[in-house]
Amino acid sequence: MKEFKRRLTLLLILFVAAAIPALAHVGSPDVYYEGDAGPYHLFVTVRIPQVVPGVAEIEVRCQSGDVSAVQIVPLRLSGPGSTYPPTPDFAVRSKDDPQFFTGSLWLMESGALQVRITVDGAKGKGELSVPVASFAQRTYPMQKPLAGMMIVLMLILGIGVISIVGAGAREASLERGETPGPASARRAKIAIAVTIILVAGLIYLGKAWWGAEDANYKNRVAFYKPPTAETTLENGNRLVIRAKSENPTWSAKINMGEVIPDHNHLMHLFLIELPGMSRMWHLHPTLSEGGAFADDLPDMPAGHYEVFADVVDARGFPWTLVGTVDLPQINSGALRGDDSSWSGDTIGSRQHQLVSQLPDGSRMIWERAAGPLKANTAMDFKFSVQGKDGKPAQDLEPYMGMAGHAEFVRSDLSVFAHVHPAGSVPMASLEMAQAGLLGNMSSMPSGMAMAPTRGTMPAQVSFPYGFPKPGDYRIFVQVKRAGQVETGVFDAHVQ
Ligand SMILES: [Cu+2]
Repeated sequence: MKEFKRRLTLLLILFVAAAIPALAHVGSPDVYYEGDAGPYHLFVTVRIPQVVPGVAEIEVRCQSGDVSAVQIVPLRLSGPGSTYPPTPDFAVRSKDDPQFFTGSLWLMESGALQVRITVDGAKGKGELSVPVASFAQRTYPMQKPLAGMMIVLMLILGIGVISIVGAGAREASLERGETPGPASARRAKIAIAVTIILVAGLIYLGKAWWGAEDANYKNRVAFYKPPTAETTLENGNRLVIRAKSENPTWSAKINMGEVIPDHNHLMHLFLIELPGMSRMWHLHPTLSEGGAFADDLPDMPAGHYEVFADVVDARGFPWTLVGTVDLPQINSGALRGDDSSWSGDTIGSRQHQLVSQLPDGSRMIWERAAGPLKANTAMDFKFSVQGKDGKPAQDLEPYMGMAGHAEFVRSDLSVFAHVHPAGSVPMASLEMAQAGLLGNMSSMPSGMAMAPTRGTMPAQVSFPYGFPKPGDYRIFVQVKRAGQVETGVFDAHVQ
């Protein structure tokens, strides 16, 4: 019954009219995650439904062959509902690949959720939790034939009710063989008139309910559209960023003053020069009054820049503020702290190049599997760093606590994803998800660089991710070597 109700709700939402083009959270809603559930190393993909409530598809790939069962369950990431998960579902083992499990989960609400995965196998039990940003991306238009059919059904039902009531009033009190007289005919007329008013009233109320649900849903879709990054330049070099949403309830609900730190910073700001993406800055503005963020920009040439600003709200939901800014030449000094930048050639000129020269003569190599890149396919993007001598670099160190950071940007800027070795989940949300696990020490996301000393990290870094749609992309890969952030840049054509 419960399942039926859920399906009915979904069906109703599917029927809600008028499609809104979805930008989605910048265009890359699916979640890719790599980490350990106790003794088992897993690659997890969560395909977010386009509408909420909706069905998320979960794929779990186990690195080892000793897993016997995988259970999955969605729950809230924080607050009430995050501590007592409902009964989990079993994921189904693939017939062709015994290490691959799939399952479907109903996401009943929007917001910061998590999918908890419990693994059973030869080495005992293991658990991990993947943060999932659930949000309605669009509304589907009702199909014309279906709308027509429903109107016809409604008319048949309405006329049927009226005629049954009329016949009942006219003939129910008659004796066998008696014919209806003028009194019963009058009674029937009154009954029919009353029923017509009732049926019309019901249809009116139904329409009002439908309209309210529709407006509510559209409002929610608008709520989860990426907020705009409104920028102003003060004192010649101070960039101030304010979040603004086209949905009026957004700023009332999402408090920029209460965002939580995500790998050491409240905001990760990316400025990408347009149109060629030949320059990129990765900066870290600080929170100033009224929920605004501000940063003293380093030296920059005048130009037109795309703004992507990542924050995570207090509930663990990630937002990317999107905007553009025209900047004059800025002369205010070198990069500071964790800030980094890159400049080079325009997007497309590195197509088919798997080697990116780094400024000091060393190189970054994309260890790409042969064959075309396919959209919506979970992949491991592996990059290795070689010193000038061609040998694996020995001096990699954590950059903001991680082995590496990668940004995947589509040529039309409709996709922007800031990915880590643990995947596309924000590290701040991941910490919330891990905190909710029992014995959470056993569960480790990939690539959390634990080594504070130099020379102990591998010369290779990998990022689990999947391109959300075909097109041309630029990938910025950032690692830190001997105190210096190095950025390798690769262009990719995705089918
Ligand atoms: Cu990062």
